[in-house]
Amino acid sequence: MALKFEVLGRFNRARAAQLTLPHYLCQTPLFMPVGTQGTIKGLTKNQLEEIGCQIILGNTYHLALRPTSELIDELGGLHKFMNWPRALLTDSGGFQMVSLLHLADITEKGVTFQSPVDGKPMLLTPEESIQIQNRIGADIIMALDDVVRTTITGPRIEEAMYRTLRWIDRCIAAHKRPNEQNLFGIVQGGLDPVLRDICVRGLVERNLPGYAIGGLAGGEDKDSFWRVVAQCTAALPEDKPRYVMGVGYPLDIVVCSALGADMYDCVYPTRTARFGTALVPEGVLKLKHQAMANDIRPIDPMCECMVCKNYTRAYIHCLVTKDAMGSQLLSYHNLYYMMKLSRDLHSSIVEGRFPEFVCKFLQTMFPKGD
Ligand code: PRF
Ligand code: ZN
Repeated sequence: MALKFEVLGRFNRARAAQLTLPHYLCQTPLFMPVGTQGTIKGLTKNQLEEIGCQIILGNTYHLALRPTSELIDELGGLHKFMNWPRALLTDSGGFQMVSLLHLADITEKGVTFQSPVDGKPMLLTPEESIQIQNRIGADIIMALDDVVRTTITGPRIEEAMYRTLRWIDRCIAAHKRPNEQNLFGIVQGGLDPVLRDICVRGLVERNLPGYAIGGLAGGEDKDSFWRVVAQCTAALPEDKPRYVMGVGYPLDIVVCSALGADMYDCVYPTRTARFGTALVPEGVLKLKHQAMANDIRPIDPMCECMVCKNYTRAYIHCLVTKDAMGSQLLSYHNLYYMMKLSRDLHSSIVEGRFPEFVCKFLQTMFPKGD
């Protein structure tokens, strides 16, 4: 195992921990911004350090296509390639193929897809996904899983869960760097509590360094989503990190942290920035809106980020969708907001004021109580 997970404080099921990874000592709960081609769109690595980013998520699928994992390996690994001194996590690639390329097809061997480079059919097996991730060299690597939408029902959900369990053994066997990289298993099973239970038990038996809850954030209602997270966190080990994949919205992060989850990733803060939306304690602020044209306040008067200290809503309104700087400034603010939220969750749990923090968060976001 190449990590240490020490719980520093708890409040009911919520926990604040120190997660020691080969490249960084992290504080949880934590949010991981998503980088695709070895970068977070619009931010430099110095800016990411400045806002307190602890782990960047890289996509195996994108990196394997370009610049290729062989080249990254040859150049000394992804940390060196992108000059990122802190922690990295790579996702296994299957989910990206299924969600990005509707052409992907899943069989027992692996995920087959058409190469976006030359259109040739390609196969990503559990063994290959791990081999690629071993070459990339992230602190945390993810097992190849069979992901299906939570909005479908029937035998396909069951098949995907059992296949994910069969594939974890192939991933474990293929993993060549267990002392430098942590392989996390992914709980699947849709919205079915029986399937989720079988999957959690199966993964826990394998004694992995950490566990992810997958297959969520795909359009299911909040009630079902939170119920699955609650069930999985209750069944996962107390002394290992728990990562909810593809989440999310600030509200979901607060709720999942209350349910005992520790790690999150989502494209939302940077994607929504590119559409002109800022994350603020009240919810969202649409910078494209005509009302912003002559508003000389910062995005969030209480925010201490570089953008809020230097620029007005009017200025960002003028840039947004016209100049790359508009979305860069918004991405910076939005990621700062997510990092600040992570730090606030951590410190409020450690200092025994988590309920007060959650109440204030909810009252600010839903002032009318709805
Ligand atoms: N599996 C993997 N990556 C993911 C997910 C998953 O279930 C999700 C949630 N749908 C986001 N990213 N491997
Ligand atoms: Zn700000």
